[in-house]
Amino acid sequence: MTDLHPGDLREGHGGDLAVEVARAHGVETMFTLSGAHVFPLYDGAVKTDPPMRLLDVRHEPTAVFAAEATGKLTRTPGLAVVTAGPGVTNAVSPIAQARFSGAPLVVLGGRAPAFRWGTGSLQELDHPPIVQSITKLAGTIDRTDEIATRVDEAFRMAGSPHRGPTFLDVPMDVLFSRAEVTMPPLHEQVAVAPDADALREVAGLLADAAQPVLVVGTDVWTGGAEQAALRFVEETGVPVVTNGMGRGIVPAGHPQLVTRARSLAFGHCDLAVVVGGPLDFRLGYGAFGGKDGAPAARVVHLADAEDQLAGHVQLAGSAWGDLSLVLDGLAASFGHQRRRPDWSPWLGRLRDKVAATVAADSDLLGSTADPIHPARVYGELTPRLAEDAVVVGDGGDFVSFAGKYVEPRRPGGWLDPGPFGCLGAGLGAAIAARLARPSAQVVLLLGDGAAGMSLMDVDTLVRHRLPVVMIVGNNAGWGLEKHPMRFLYGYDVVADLAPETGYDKVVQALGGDGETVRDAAEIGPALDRAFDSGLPYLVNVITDPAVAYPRSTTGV
Ligand SMILES: Cc1ncc(C[n+]2csc(CCOP(=O)(O)OP(=O)(O)O)c2C)c(N)n1
Ligand SMILES: [Mg+2]
Repeated sequence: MTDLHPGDLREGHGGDLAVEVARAHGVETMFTLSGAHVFPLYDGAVKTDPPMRLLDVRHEPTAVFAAEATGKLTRTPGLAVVTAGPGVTNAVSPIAQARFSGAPLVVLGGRAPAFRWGTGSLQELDHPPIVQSITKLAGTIDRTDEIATRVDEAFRMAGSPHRGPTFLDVPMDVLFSRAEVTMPPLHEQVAVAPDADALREVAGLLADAAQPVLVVGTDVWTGGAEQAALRFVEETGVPVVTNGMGRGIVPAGHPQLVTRARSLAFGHCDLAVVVGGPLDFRLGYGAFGGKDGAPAARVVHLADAEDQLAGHVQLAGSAWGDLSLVLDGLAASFGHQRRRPDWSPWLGRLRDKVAATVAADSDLLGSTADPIHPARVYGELTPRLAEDAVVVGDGGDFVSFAGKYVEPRRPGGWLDPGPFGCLGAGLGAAIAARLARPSAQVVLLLGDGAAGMSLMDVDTLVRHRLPVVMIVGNNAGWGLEKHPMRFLYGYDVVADLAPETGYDKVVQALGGDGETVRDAAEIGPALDRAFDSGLPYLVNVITDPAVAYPRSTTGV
């Protein structure tokens, strides 16, 4: 099948039809691990013109994490194809992660043949009930001539607010059969306008506030509202904290970016306006103000869909809809307010706090401690990052340090697992970042524990010639669990890993390169060699197991 367009009549097997629809939705890569149940999807990918890239991995979670990260980075649904039974069950954690992150993702699963259902074929499992609770759509396609419309629906649902994962499986006999169908027309996504009165109310609250803070979350980026958000920030002069993939929307160094004074901003604000993210543990469950005797703050929630508005917080105002329309509408409404508050003393206080925090960082970032303090890795890494770098985090404390010290200069430059917090997403996310940003630096930060979950997929980086700089913070243990357990019980168990494991040697064995670093002064030169190598390259930094990240929230 070549040069097919939506609306045309098509003849093909189920794989041809599904691939054609995926292409019409902007999919460039199918992330997968082989299984006969899904062969027609590969055949469709190979024979479409131009062929769809097949990115085959060593463990299904990597394929689905890669598709999830593709959704996060490109804001077009990522596509993962997994075989029946264990292929689908291996996809469950990444699907759940996409659900928690509002990431557009379509997973197509194989399925035992319908004509034998109930008689005990290999891998005969009814998948949709398993993924029902973590998807926007979960179903089985029963007829070949319905594949195109059902797959089209899966892409449209995954890619429209509030975004998330969808899942369809196709019985083998249905997928291998042929049909002639009319390809579904392309639907332009309609931007839903927010309620104008609701925005006016919020604008009034903002005009009444003496100490407001705006929190910019993941959905602002995923919904393509990053420019509207920056316009809003600059037109209103409001101080901003960024969160999740909202990071980078207000770039590092911006005078209104006060993420580094977050606890002062959240504890002493009188109004918190949270846009594009849940009021979850990362935001104190939506309780703002109240610190050092300050009164509780009013809270406004702005979301991309009505069902995303917090139900567990008494909201002073709220609005939902396309987030660019929400933010532009709110800026316009604020501009019409008669009161023009002076937030400069408040912003000045926050900026002083940011400056003090940044100054206090310099000791740790330049630490010459032996064993190496993990912060020193970021003291060396951040000056080496280009503006368009993509930094991926997969780990516990080591990545928490990165979250503190690596402030992206562009949106879409920081990828972490989000509120689902699933270790093991790293290699998949790095693969996706390399494909989505072919000329950018891609840096994958791995805890040594997390590294064990996906490092075999360095083989995938090597086979597909995808250079990535990996840095392992090797503290010989599951640090983020070890230290809290010691704190609670005075001892710890099941939290140690072998000391000084040569993760760099694993990468060498798989066809990449790397080195182990024990001396803080050697981190910088090792990173330079890594960036210059043009290979998957792992810098295995032996860090101090006694250093715990100073955590203020546990998430429970
Ligand atoms: C799939 C999964 N299993 C377990 C956990 C619980 N967990 C959270 S952080 C962490 C420790 C991570 O250790 P490591 O990657 O070495 O990073 P470190 O904290 O040592 O820097 C664990 C086990 C999790 N978040 N996800
Ligand atoms: Mg560790």
